[in-house]
Amino acid sequence: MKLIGRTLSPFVRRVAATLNFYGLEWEALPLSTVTDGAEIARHNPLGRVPALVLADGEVLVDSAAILDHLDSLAGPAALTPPAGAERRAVLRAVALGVGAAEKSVQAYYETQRRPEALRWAEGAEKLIEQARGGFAALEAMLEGGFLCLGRLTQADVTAVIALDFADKVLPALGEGRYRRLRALSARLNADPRVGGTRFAT
Ligand SMILES: N[C@@H](CCC(=O)N[C@@H](CS)C(=O)NCC(=O)O)C(=O)O
Repeated sequence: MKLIGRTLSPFVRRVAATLNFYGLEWEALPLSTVTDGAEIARHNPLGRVPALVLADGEVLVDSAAILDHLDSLAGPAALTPPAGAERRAVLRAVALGVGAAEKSVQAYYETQRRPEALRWAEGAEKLIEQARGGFAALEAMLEGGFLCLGRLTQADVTAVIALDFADKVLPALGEGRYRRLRALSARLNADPRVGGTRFAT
């Protein structure tokens, strides 16, 4: 399998870490949305990452759809339970992590990637507050060692990767906040299956 996109993207990175957890063979194609748009669009008409090219050439797009497929390959080892209350609990926490990642990405674009004259400070502040809301909700859930079910799930992987992204591109967003999430992040990142997916530069 080929994973398209750089692991700076929290969506690409959660797929990379999940591939590692499931022990699946994969290759990185670290294309940048900034400089490799045309090549990315050959795989995903939306021009977005991640995309996952399967062995037979089928291409999956969107991290949630990709994880759905990987979970089906992982069977009982899947990081998201297959049904019922456990699945709902994990998906709710995953949605908070994905939402915090989305708002962090948008805040990063609003504060740094958009031409300076077009930046909207008030809009950026709202995005930052929304991301903080997601992270704070996850922080409040972290009483034991993991977010859900007393064991590692996709909620932990997604939350930690979302916070790593925010810390990298917009440190002020999470500065001095989310002590328990940071402890979880330290534990997960000590595992090369997660830590090894960190974006290098
Ligand atoms: N819902 C998508 C979001 C993917 C996404 O927003 N990717 C960003 C990188 S973090 C991207 O490719 N942006 C380029 C663009 O949309 O032009 C997923 O979970 O895969």
